[in-house]
Amino acid sequence: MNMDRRRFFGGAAAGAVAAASVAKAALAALPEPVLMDKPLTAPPLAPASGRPYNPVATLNGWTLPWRMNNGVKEFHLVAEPVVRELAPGMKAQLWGYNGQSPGPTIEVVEGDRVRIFVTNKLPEHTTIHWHGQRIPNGMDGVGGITQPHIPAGRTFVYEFEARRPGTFMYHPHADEMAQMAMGMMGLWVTHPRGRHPLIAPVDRDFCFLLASYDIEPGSRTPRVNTMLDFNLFTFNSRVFPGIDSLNVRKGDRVRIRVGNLTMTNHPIHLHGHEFTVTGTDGGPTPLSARWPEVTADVAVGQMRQVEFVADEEGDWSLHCHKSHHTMNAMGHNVPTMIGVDHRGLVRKMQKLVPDYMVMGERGMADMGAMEMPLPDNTLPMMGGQGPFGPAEMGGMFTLLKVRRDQPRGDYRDPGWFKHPARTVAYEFTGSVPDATRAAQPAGDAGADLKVRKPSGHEGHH
Ligand SMILES: [Cu+2]
Repeated sequence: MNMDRRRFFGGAAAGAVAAASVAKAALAALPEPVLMDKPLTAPPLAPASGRPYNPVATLNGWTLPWRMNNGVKEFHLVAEPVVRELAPGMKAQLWGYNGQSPGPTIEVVEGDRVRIFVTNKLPEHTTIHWHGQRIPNGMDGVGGITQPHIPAGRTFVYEFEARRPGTFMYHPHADEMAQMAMGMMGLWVTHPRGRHPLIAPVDRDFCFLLASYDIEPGSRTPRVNTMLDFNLFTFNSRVFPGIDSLNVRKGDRVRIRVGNLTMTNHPIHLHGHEFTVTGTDGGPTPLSARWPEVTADVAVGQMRQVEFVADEEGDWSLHCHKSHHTMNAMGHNVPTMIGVDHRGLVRKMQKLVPDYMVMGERGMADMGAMEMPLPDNTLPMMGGQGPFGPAEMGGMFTLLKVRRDQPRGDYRDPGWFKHPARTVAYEFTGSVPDATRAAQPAGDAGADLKVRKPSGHEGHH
């Protein structure tokens, strides 16, 4: 994917024009709201004003531009219904901020005075809670408790100092169940002011939020009353193969910040490297409390910040380790058919139901390759094509692409890894001796199962 600054600003400007035409008069004194019309990873937004810092790259997201007003950093968030492309082929009607869900990342520097205008274009009231931050109680955004709700059509102002460096989140504390199920959330990064003993400079700094949705195949709007049985698991409201890869140069020091605003925990797993959890939403982790991991469980309402040196070239998977979360919507009510012989039956069924097919009698892998008739606006349960075949993944899955020749600071996708000779798993072509095990009579339901017990003697079931 090409992510040049020109296109980013082109997209932002085009969105801003649309918004300005709606609200120019009413918002004359406010910073012009900047909207994003693309679900792609915008290049890091280098600070044009205020204190310097090294910006983050929000996976399939962007950073909200600001203006300086007498030393105060002013942002304008617009809470509104949005259409988010979850992956090419599926769009969802969500609620979000400034044209996308999740909302834009807000980046400031420790000690910055920040003023955030929040315009509510939702059909109901809302608020914003600044998860994890030290702020005056009346800026905490809990509707009814610390402030009146922001009615539909009104603009409220939040103002505080960004006191603590770290990775935080923002989300409504108003009709939370519905508003968060609809996608209202965003990331907030407070960069350290100067050198910090526990926050290392990095070459690449990625961030994204975990969000889950329950969208019935063929429909576009999440069911907001779902408590646990979600069917779309996303990194920043995108599912594989719609999630951009994290592209780095070999030897880069890499930071990944992951926040979880779903209804369950997600063990985020990286292949090929070990990382260290260097921070949570509670702040930087003391050096004495860090240890190597390859999976970090990110519980509900938590942020985990991991760091590593990307010193192994290749296309390394980065995914949630709950296998149902690397799938897209559809098959969770499908019975397991592994081992059931349907020969003959399918032809009879197809006389009655032309599209009838048996799912998964040899495992579920066929699902990744089959051209299934799907309802409109529905993604295959497993999708994505790799250089060696179907990737059989969906949901919370993407790749860390480590390349020797990736230019410094260049976030563009380098394409598939070209494996050096003799470094890919290969087929054994010699003769394979028959295994000495009991023959399994196919379809003989009445047969005894022979069970080989660890002690060595055989028993019968
Ligand atoms: Cu998960």
